[in-house]
Amino acid sequence: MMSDGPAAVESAVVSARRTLIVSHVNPDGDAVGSCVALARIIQELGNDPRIFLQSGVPDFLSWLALPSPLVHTLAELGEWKPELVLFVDCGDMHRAGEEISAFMRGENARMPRKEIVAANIDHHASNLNFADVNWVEPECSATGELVGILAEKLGIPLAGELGEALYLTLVSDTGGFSYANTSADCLAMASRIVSLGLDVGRFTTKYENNWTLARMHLWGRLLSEISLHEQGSVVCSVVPKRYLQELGLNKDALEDYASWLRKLRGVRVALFVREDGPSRAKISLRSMGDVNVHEVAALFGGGGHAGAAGAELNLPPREAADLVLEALSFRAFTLELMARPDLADRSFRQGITLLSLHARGVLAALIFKDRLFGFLRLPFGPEFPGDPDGFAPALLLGILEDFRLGWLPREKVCTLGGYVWRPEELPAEAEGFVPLFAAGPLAQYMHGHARIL
Ligand SMILES: [Mn+2]
Repeated sequence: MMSDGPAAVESAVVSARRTLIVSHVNPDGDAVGSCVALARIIQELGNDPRIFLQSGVPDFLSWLALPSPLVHTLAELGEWKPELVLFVDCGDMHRAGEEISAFMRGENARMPRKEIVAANIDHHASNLNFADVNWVEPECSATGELVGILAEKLGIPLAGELGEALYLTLVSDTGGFSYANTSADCLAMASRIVSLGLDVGRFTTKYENNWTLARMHLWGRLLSEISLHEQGSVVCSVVPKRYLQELGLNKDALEDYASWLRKLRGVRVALFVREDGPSRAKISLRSMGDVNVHEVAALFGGGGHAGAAGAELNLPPREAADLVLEALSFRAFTLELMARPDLADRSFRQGITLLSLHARGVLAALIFKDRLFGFLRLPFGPEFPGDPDGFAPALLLGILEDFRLGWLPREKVCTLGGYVWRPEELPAEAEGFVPLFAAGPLAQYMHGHARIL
């Protein structure tokens, strides 16, 4: 019988002779550092690990010494077959890439799922305990902090290259011990690593002071083009693909850029949009944890933490930026309205549909018990006769009804130039998300059809 928690993961790690350590695609310092540290721990125990990173080690971490072979595909393992597949820093198994997901679904003939134990060490609040054995602590600053705890429980000192890999995980996920997730426990672990010999100056030289001139130029160009929104509380930066191409850079050159944007005075949320292809954009959101950007990323099917989250959208980058900015502004507006006791009470009792009508169009949200269950954006324009000049509340009400009931096809919304998100069924107690409330400068157009706020 499998169980969860640190002791269960420890016994899985100790008893497996061959462990495949797996982390997410486009790995950050926490992911790679945790893999390296675990490989060293497992070698200390006298066993034989491998590291699987589908997209390899990024350039900015190429200085890190790998203690065991690194593979990008399961075929590269050859005759070596794992007894344990150990996920680190993966909020869900899909983050590890398609091949590992297929293994987890039992679709890899070479690695039969039922003969192999899967374990999961992570600190993402969204982690669904997807493995056989799970150790998930959202309060932890970095997955590497959990790996350090494991090493110490096994009596392995956080010294040498193990200490360095763990120090990397802590520095990476706390922004050099500066974000809100920097805890006393995390600093105490860093202190133990330094007292066992880590040279912080040399570490920083390897990890941070290694910029190319092209990367400096890219950041200079991007920083000269940032825009401010929401009375200066939101900063936005858009990176067209050609900026990277023109300087011969890849996306590694943008590592930490989103976090860096928060340095601007008065900014509470940084939004960074990277063009990944025609009509494909990757968004990154950063805050100091006081604005939960994970909620905003989740609107677009993404994930992350309160202070750092991301998502991918099938839109050109400028349009993606506009949409997320609108969602940020709508979220602020929604929170403001939800502070009203009468609205909060309604939202808890039966769920409500909240509308914001402004010169550019309509935003609608389905809210139940302070949670968003849907988000709809329709622009006013020639396609949509909700144009203020010939405003048609009846038409809008029809669309909202379909949205509320989950019958509004995404394609239809796209032809109107809008965006819809309704990821799950509404809870039965929500009683259908009535009544309607309207606010915003053009709320009067809904007079007689919704309560005007
Ligand atoms: Mn992490």
